[in-house]
Amino acid sequence: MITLPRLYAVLDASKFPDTRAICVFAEELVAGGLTLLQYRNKNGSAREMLEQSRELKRHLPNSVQLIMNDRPDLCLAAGFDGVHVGQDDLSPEGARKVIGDSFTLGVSTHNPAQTRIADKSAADYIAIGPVFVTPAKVNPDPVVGLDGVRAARALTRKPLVAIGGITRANCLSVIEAGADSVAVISDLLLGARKSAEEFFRILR
Ligand code: TZP
Ligand code: MG
Repeated sequence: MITLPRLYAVLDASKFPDTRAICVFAEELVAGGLTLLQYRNKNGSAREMLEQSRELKRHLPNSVQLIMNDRPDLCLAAGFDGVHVGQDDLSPEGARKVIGDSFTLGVSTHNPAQTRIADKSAADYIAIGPVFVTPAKVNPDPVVGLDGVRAARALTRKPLVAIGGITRANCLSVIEAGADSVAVISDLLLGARKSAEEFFRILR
């Protein structure tokens, strides 16, 4: 069973003007204590995703675990440590066939039926969300709230990541509801290092 750090940063490429800004942001997060980072790019071509993710990997210490959103093939091509699939991507079993057993595999779920299936799947960890209203996802699933986190916790012993609208102000309630880790886009964007440090201080 893998162990997740309390904070899981999701780096959304659409929030940055260029690759350099992505790398600077990621380095600031790492200076703030971050050890687990997902690269997410919903608009870029596969070629752009590979170029940016290779740059990220080149800039960050090997101690940082890098997770590719959506694409097991690009995870391997970029030399990342794992992949995160959603309900419309390759299944966890399909993704596992591509990446093999030694890589980390996460799967997003949005309701109890999906969490039950994910619990029996090849995934190493399960994400549940959106917990709160999120500004960062197009067409999000319905908000699950803290009750949704509690329900997911009751359905799996796999490491549980909560995502969606999580901030320094509400993250403790999410961990107390049973999540092992919080995944965050927006509340890291302004002052990455300070924000990451504050998440870790609150969730220590
Ligand atoms: N999946 C569910 S909510 C979400 C994703 C990718 C966006 C999370 O971003 P934020 O800004 O932390 O709410
Ligand atoms: Mg996806």
